[in-house]
Amino acid sequence: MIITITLNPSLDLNIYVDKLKKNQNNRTKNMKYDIGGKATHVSLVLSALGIENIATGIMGGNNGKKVVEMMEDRGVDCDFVFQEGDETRVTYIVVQEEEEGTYMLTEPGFSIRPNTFKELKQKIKRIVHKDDIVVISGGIPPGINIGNYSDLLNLIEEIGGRLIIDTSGKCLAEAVKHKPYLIKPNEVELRELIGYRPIDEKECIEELKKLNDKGIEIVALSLGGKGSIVSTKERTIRIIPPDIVQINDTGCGDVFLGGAVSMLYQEKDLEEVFRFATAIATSKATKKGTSDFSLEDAKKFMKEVIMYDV
Ligand code: TA6
Repeated sequence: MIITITLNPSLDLNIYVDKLKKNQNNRTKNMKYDIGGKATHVSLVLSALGIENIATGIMGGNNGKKVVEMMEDRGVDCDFVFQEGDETRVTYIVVQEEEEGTYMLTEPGFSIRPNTFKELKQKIKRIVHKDDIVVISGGIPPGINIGNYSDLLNLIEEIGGRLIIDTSGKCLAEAVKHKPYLIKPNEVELRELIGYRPIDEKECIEELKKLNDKGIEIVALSLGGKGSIVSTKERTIRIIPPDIVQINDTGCGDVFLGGAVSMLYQEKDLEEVFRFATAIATSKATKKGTSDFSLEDAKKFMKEVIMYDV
């Protein structure tokens, strides 16, 4: 079984404009609510592939209900803790139709009460079993500190779950101490983790290898539209995605992780895992929404992904 945990989910509002103009009235062309990313998107990919999984985390109010409804409409088995009296946050994403690139404005999220976090841990004790894959993506909301986050990781380890973590800052530094099976930092998150800016890809790779030596089986460094570098103790692979016209890159990293988890779960080899992950993330980038992707497009893109050992 695969369990995905999003501690600070979001209801995304995609706002479409021709081109954002400063100090002017920007008339919107369309707006669309969507499922905010992080581990929620991992569940969407798994469910689209018919791979059983449970999506959990902490939601609130009508916004939370809206996200859960959209996820359940796409076949995800949701089991979120709802905190009474609070609303899941909204992320505003301005999508320009006349040029590539989006602008994202995120709210912090409501403060988690101790009882709510306790309820989540009790739920995790019930639904996670030995050898389950547990994907935790995103940051921690107000009210949850690094000690709480570490307790959560310890709880999953005590049960015998296999951790896959996509996060940043202090959470990533904490996560590394728990030797997760896979982490997926981007370049900024890697720089924060190691405390300096590698001068080139060679130095980058040396740092990824150090993380492998610390016991992290797979380190997937996301380079955004430039692809990724995947490092294990045995291999380092540079991955170049197909050339596309990017419509909305929001959620690409989360869908990439969903693609990788789905292939790891099926025990595919490293190349196939990240060929599919890259292909489905590429598909995501060509779609208008935050959570849209096409398995059919991904199948086509698979052939165009370039991979080589470095
Ligand atoms: O990764 C994409 C995404 O999850 C968007 O869907 C939007 O919800 C945003 O990131 C939230 O980012 P944050 O870092 O605030 O959790």
